Amino acid sequence: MDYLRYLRIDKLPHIWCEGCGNGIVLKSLLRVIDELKLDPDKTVIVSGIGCSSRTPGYMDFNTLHTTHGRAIAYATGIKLAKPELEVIVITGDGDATAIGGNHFIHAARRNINITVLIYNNYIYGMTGGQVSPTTPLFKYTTTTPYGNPEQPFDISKLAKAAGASFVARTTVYHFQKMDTYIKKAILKKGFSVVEIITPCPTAFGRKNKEDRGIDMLKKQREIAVPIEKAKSLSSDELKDKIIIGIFQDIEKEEYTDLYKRIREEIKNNNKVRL
Ligand SMILES: Cc1ncc(C[n+]2csc(CCOP(=O)(O)OP(=O)(O)O)c2C)c(N)n1
Ligand code: SF4
Repeated sequence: MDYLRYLRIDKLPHIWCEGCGNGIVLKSLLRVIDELKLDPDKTVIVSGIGCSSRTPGYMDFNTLHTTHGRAIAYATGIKLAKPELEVIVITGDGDATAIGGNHFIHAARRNINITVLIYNNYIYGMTGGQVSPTTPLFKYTTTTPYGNPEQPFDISKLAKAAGASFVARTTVYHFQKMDTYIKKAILKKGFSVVEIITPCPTAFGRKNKEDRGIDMLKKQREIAVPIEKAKSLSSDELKDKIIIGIFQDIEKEEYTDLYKRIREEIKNNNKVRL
């Protein structure tokens, strides 16, 4: 496949460190866009702030680099104004679940038809490695020099509980699964989340004695457990493992459709009966 066709060549070289997983996600998304034949003029890629959120800057689509934590809020506005557009959000664990946590859960609750790819590297990468809501317990970061004392969020569980139509998790090592899940998420009518575990050797790895991207990838291969297998394992056996797979795939009314229905009812009958 010709990736360059979809890239803004003049924006290269990219800013990502050697061993960072962000480029693996970019290529996966481009493969899916190519396979689905999405029209770049009708596809909007929105991001917040962070290393992950730099992704759309390299993509030759309608892109919007917004403020930290607000990508989903901007994307919601775009989708409501023009529901015919394909809206994809790219965000980091800090961007989506710390400062942007409220936008995330409420978009899931509304079930608006956007696809959110969350690059989960367990850390604030761009700002030098502060703790994030997904940093595992006792791991070291620049702001938790004695180990993280806080229990982490499970992003996929959170998305499912908040009402997302489609929720899946993969690692960048499992790139074929990543292609499949991103494709399903885009095709799903409703709020879709793909949580992607990706290595940040610079900010997370160095502090936790995993400073090579390749070693972090090998570890992903070792500790990933498919959801089907995980069902037969005990919580002890699942300790320090990453469960990958599809956690939620359901049908329910989508928000922009419901909104359209309300507008039409008001226009035609001057009252609403949903
Ligand atoms: C309102 C606001 N607060 C803080 C920042 C500084 N800031 C920029 S990126 C970032 C963290 C990014 O972490 P994450 O979303 O996990 O993305 P990553 O860089 O790891 O991909 C922070 C705190 C900001 N730009 N705006
Ligand atoms: S700091 Fe981490 S997330 Fe940011 S580019 Fe470097 S490796 Fe990637």
